[in-house]
Amino acid sequence: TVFIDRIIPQIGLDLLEEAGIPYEQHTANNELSKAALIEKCQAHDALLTAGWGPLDQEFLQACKHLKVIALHSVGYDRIDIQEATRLKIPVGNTPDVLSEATADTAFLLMLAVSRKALFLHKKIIEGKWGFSQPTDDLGFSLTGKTLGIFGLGNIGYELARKAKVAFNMPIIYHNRSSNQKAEQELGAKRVSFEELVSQSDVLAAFSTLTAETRHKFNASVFAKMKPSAIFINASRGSVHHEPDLIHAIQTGQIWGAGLDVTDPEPMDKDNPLLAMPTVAVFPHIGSATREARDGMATIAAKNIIAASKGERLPYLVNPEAYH
Ligand code: 8YV
Repeated sequence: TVFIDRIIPQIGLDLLEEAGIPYEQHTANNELSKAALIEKCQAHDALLTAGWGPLDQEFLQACKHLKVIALHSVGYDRIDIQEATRLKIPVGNTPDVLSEATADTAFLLMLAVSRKALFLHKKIIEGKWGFSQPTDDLGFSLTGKTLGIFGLGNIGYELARKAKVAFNMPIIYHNRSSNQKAEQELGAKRVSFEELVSQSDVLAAFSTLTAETRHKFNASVFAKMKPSAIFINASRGSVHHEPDLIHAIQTGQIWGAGLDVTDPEPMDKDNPLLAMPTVAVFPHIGSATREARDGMATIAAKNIIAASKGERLPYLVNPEAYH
């Protein structure tokens, strides 16, 4: 039996039903406390989770009987993978199916910031669409500008492809290993982190959140960016240091920022970023298309079904769990 901690698309539930796997779904609009989640998981064999609470050592120790943890997300920073592996709990995620949607979100942020779109929309709502000079409300064109990607994987590739087709943007990226597909198909160039920071007109972060990438984009990095540059984050909020980002925009070190993720989430309504003309913030909607979410629910259910048959998860994060 499976415990599901949020409402997931019906397609995932249908797959479980067809496979004869009973489930209990938490349908209230609240995040279960760790204690409540532990209690629920102790009554089931598997967890399918779209929540945000940390699945840390304490949780995993209390639920070491779990046969599988199927994340309804591509990111797996909220789970202590090392501990899950040590306890031989296979963990699955939902890659690929959300790449397009998340890249679209980054693309939308990039355009919105370059044209101050959300700020100008807000101005109309506030009844402030008045007389305007040809020199007012100017943004800048993205055509031919350099797109830099920090962590070019599937999502970064999709953004790069769209940016290349739509705006003929040259692509540079910084990764631990090179991305052959992006180099061959899009002419992407792998550069050092310093070059990425100083040469990008739009700098998009898609890295996974690790100890190494936490607050990677901080005051010292923003100080080295172009004053005309846009910073985009559609990965995890703590990949950038928010007070440093606010300061960098306020002091003109960078032009603006587009954020689909913040730290903490939800963002406080009085956050100074929300009043800035060259900032766009979304409430973590990267994968929020029907297509992507159906794909995620399908994959998460497939991971549970495989585990129920004693098979290896098709979308597995920790192969070492089987050793
Ligand atoms: C959310 C995400 O997890 O996949 C990820 O890593 O951040 C998002 O897709 C999603 O909202 C969970 O349902």
